[in-house]
Amino acid sequence: MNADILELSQRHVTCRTSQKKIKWQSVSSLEGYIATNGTDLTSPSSIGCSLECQSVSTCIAFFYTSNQANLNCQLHDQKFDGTIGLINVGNAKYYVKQENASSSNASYCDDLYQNGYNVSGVYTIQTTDGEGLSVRCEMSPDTGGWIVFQQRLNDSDFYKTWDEYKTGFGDLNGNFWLGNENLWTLTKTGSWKLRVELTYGNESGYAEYSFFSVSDEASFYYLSVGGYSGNIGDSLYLQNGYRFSTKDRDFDTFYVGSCAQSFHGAWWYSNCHLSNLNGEYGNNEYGKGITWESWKTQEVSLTTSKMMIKQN
Ligand SMILES: [Ca+2]
Repeated sequence: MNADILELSQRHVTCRTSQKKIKWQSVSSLEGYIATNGTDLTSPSSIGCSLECQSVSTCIAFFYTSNQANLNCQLHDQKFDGTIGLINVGNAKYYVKQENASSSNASYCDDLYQNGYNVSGVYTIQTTDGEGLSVRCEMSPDTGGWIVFQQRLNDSDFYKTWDEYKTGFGDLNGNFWLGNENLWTLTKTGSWKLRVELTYGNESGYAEYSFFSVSDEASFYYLSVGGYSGNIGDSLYLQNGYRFSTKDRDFDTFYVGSCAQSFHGAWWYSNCHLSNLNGEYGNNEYGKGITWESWKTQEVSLTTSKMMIKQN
């Protein structure tokens, strides 16, 4: 299955009825295809087609095709799941109903994994806010279904500002931080666990935590983490309960200086750190590199780092 097939665009059509607001989200990568088993209608616009779908209680998705020969509105009682027979009709758009936000409508990497998607890559998930969010899903056979929020694969600049860490930066197929605001949005509901995977040369190790969450910006994205298991030791406990700090926003408890500046990173620094996974790539000076003290000490900058979350 091509990971791109679930890529949702941010575009949507919003319709309002007397009772509720319904948001339609288009699945742009399915443009040019149409499912074969829907109910066909003729509608002059995608808005009209969405209203047709709204009027049918079982309709949860529709294809709308507009070209000179064809104004086709096709209603569906199930979401496209990649197994329906498809014919290429050109210029079709597929819309999925996004009902009012509730936890039951959220879909995360694990839902995709449980439904047979086993290729790691970029997917669009639905948060409990009802918004589509592009994330990297780790789908490896034994530990699939994780939302990756930090990845260091090679030399990359992570000495970034508060606002950059807030919104996220980088390339979901390379080095990136998903963004503290996204971490808060994801972890504010439900119960989440954290998995940290590190490598040094050919060695690899992991740490898993049975609970993980990040607070909102008003409380400086403080970290709640615990319930360690793994084979590299727990180098996060000293950061538990502390606020996020960056080179330009110092919320640590090191009162005579900035941990972020001293250790060239951005982290939940206390009176600094036992781990510094957003540190400087390749820097083996004490505490400044990508470090995990209980595994390779503070004087070894690790080769790769990956941090990811999954709902319990
Ligand atoms: Ca300080």
